[in-house]
This record gives sequence, structure tokens and C-alpha cells, in this order.
Amino acid sequence: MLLIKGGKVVNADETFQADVFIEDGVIKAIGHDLVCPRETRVINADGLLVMPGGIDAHVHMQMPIFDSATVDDFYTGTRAALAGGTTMIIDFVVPKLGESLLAAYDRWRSWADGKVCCDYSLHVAITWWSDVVREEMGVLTKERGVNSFKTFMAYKGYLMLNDPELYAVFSRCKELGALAMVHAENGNFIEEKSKELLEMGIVGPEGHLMSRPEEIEGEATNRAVTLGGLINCPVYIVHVMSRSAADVIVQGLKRGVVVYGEPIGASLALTGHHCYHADWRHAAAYIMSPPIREDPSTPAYLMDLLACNLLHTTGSDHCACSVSQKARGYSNFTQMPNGVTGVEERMSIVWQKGVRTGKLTPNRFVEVTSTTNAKIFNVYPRKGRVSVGSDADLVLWDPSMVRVLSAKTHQTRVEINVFEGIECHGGPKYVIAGGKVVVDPEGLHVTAGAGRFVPNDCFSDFVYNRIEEREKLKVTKGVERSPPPKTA
Ligand code: DUC
Ligand code: ZN
Ligand code: ZN
Ligand code: ZN
Repeated sequence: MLLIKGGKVVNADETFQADVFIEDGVIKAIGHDLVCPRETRVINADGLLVMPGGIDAHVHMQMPIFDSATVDDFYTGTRAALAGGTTMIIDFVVPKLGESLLAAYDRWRSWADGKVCCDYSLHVAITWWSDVVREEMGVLTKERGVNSFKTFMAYKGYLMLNDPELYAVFSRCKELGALAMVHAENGNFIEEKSKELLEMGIVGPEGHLMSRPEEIEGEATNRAVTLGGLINCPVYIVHVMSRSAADVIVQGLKRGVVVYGEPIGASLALTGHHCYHADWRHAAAYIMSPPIREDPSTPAYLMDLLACNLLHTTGSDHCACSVSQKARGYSNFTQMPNGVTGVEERMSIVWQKGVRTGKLTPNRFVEVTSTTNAKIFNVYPRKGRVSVGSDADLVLWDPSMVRVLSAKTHQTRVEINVFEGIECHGGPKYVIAGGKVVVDPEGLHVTAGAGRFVPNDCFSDFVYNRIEEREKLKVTKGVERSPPPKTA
């Protein structure tokens, strides 16, 4: 039993002074002068903000790459998440070409269950298309707690779907009440441009940037948003990295398309100039797709849109590749595994670049780091809210904490921190997951296997009410006409 005393509760839609009592992993009471059993541990939360723990809906732990896996598994990855104030992650099952979605899902569950230190859910990527895949999408939604499917418009030859396949997946998502998530880049263009650059002798990390200009992120985002709008299927654009992609999302919203945009820690804080660094190890650490953009106005632009709900939530795309894994692409950038980290840094980055700059209120901070994800993925208010009956997943945020992000102190297993040297004002003083204190001023107290799989039901009201509104506008039958004229 735990009593959080003297803090200020911050939800997405309210702020108030109150104590919070926790028992059996759940918030049991919120108020003043709560009567608690004598053995209750009391945390003094004077000066702290009591917020729902972060939900990072975009991570890749233990992701298979070549014949190994990214270096953060579900233990070290969720430990890093908790260290940064994130108490729930959603990872991506990525089936191999031709592999059963159910078999891949079981594989991911077997890697995660028993290792996760915080609760988690799963999205499933659709990397190929057939009637079997169509069928298995149904089983995953009805029996396995999956309500989101990711498609790739890039990584031609092993993950990319073509336009008719995208049409089929979006239509199936709509039918099932699921969400279509999209990695939006034009894979055909990237293939051609990469060949050209390699022929010119540009083989280093800068080639990666040159092969994936932001216009092609904008083009693919436009295709995804257009398709989503025409099918009236909700679309979630993962890792919004550029102004071009963000502008397309804004245009879609103006037309009433149900689209969500997710900038990530890296796109809100970094620019792509690092990829030109003479030290290859340094340059390679920043390689991800779509690339971190060179235009220095991008991070603030994305934060401005996040502030006014034209972008909606944040992720990290945490995908921890070590220097030796990246080295596979030393003399050919197309062979380099993509990925940056950020599951630990996302909350601090959003606070520093959003709240500290006056763009986000603390309430909006809660919304874009937790509540909106809980609503979209249909786990609200169990998650994403400090309220009686909700899971006791909390972060006690100290606005006066100052910490400098660094590889010297981070939890992830990668050698380089892409946020190195960024001074963040505001950070998690205590983190509570499943009712247990996992971060306090003494350090981390995580337990492998303490997290649970959280099934996500389809047809989230938050998403599907908007879809149904648009459905009413649809033309469902042809025009009735007078009899045909006589033919000659
Ligand atoms: N981009 C992806 O699409 N997936 C994982 C890592 C990355 O950079
Ligand atoms: Zn992606
Ligand atoms: Zn640099
Ligand atoms: Zn990703």
C-alpha cells in the first residue's frame, strides 16, 4: 500500500491538489485526509506533479536484425522506459515474409512475457498479403488483444506493401475496427536513389539522408492519408519526421480524415547534421528511417503542431542498434540497420522542448505522452489517467529536476546517446508501475516479468465515433434513373 501525499494531480483535462492511495496495483482513493492502514508507505510529493505514467506506443525491443536482435531486450528496454517515466510500451510484431501472423505474435509474446518490467501491448505489422493474412488479422483482433496493424511503404523487398495491398489492409482494418499504422516513405524512389548514390561513391551515413529526402516522406504520407480518407479507415502515421509529412496530416485533418500524427523524441529534438560527422560511429548512431531532418526549423515546427492538436501524440521509435551492428553498413549505407533510441528520454524531451518553451501546458504534456495513446489504443481510463479504479502507473514529475542526457547515465545498452548533452529541466523523481515504486531517489527497483500483457479491444470510441460520423456522409447507392432510351 502506498500513499502519495501532498502532490498536484495533473490529468489531460484537470489539475488539482490531492493525495492518492494505492492498493493491489490500482488507485483506490484520491482526496484529502485519506485514512490509510498503518503499514502504508508514504511518499512525500510536495512540489511534484502526479501524472499518469507515459505510454510509448512506438518501440522495438529485441527486434530481429540480420542474424541477431537489437541490443535492448524486453528487460533492459522496459527498464529504460521506467527510468524515464514511461510505464507502458507498445511494441511491433514483425512477421517474416510468408510467416503466419499468429506464429510471429506468439514469438513476440514468448520474448516479452517474463521479461517486461512494465505493462505492454503489441501492434502487428502486415509485411505481406494473402487470404491467410486477412483471416489471421481477424483472429488477432478477436482473440489476441491486437487492435492496430502497421504497414510499410518503404523497405522494398522485405517489408514494403504496394498500393493495392495497402488498400486491402486498410479495408480490413476498417472492417475489424482496428487502426492502420503507416511507415510513410516512398520505397521505390529510395531504391533508385540509393543505387545512384552508391554508384557516385557516396556510401556513408550521409548517403542514407540523401536517398530519403523529406519530399518522399510527404508524398507517401499523402498517399496513406488519401487512402485512409477514401476508405474511411483511421490512420496513424508513425514517426513524423518532417514538415512535409506534418503538413499533409494537417491538410487531411482539414478534410475530416481520421488521421493521427506521431512525432518522436528524435524529430522533436534533433537535426540530421550529425549524419555528416567525420566520426563514422557518431554519424551512424543517428541513422533511422525516415531520417532526422537537416532543416533546423523542423523540431520546433513539429512541437508547434503538437501543441495545437494538429499532431496528436509522441513515441520514441526506440530501436537500439549497437555500433557493431551498424558497422555492417560501413561501406554501404543501405546495409546499415536503422534505429535511434529514446524510450528513456522521450518524456524529458517533450517537457524540455514543449513545456519549458511555453508551448505545452502540463495537461497537454500528459495528453501527448500518455492519455491520447491510451484513448487511441483503447486502454483508457485503465491507463492514461489518474483516477480511482485506474492502474497505479504513475510518474511523480519534478519540474525543478535538472538532468543532462548522456550515454554515461542512460539505461539502454547502446554505446552512444543521440540526445547527448541536452539539458532537461524536469524529470521523474518517482515512478510507480503496477502499484510498485520502481524509481525513487535511491535508484531503480525493477523486476523482470512484473509487467503484464494488456489486450487492446477494437472499436475505440475515441477513434471510431469519428469514423461513424464520416460514414453518414457516404454515398451508398447509385442514382435512380428513368428507363433506358431505345437503342438503334
Ligand atoms: N525505422 C523504422 O522504420 N523501424 C525501426 C527503426 C527505424 O529507424
Ligand atoms: Zn517505421
Ligand atoms: Zn553530431
Ligand atoms: Zn519504428
